[in-house]
Amino acid sequence: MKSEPVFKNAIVRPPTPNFADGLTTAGLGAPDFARALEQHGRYAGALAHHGVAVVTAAPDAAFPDATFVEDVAVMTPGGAVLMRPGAKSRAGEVASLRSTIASCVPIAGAIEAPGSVDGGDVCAAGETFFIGLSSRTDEEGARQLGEILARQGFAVRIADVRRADGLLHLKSGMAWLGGRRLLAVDALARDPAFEGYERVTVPDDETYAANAVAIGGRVLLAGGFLKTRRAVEAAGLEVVALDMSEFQKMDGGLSCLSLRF
Ligand code: CIR
Repeated sequence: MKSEPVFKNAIVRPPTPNFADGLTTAGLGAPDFARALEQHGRYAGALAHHGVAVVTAAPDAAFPDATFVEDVAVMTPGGAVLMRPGAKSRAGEVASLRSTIASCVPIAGAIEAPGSVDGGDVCAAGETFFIGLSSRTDEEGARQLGEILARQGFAVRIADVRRADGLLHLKSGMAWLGGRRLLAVDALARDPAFEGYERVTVPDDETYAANAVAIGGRVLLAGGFLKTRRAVEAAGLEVVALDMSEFQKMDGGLSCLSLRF
């Protein structure tokens, strides 16, 4: 199985004019829609520039958070597993994106009630999947997803994001960099789930930068987080910095904006 973070395809979905009505705890003010669209365009452009075939789903204003497509499914070699998002306002996003997902890969399963999982709590790392328990992902959802992944031959490790103050999702605090190497904030570092992994540290005053997307030896990183950038470069990886300010205002990061496979 893959030990490098390589993916050839991605689904993205541009934000809608009511994007500011989505869920947020960031306290950074309302996002500017035009700027969000522009940042989203650059994000999709960066993926394409690095060899990824990008499928753009039609925006859906019924769900202001729908641009955060990562939360709706988990992509596996066996196909997409549909999530059951933990926030009520986001439940309908699964049906809304289903046909786009199904046009790309088979649907391999779904999380069923009463379990809930947000894709942002699931980190694929080669032969291992990390699943984070959070305010959105519960034990039952993690158990169901764990079973599906184990049937496909993956090792599953459960982390507890609830102990890490201020993190919405698992991947709000960590990213897989390839092999046994992670980018992660201190608050997650001691979780037994990550035992045996080397860590590139994200300093406490730059936690937002932990939500990154690695493609081979490159890392898409939120712009403006210079200490994290230096740490990633010192680890021998090339950084592609992207301005994410408008998505940060809505608690979303780089990984949230695509479903990668
Ligand atoms: C939410 O609270 O659900 C959205 N405003 C942000 C979701 C971010 N998604 C992610 O971290 N995977």
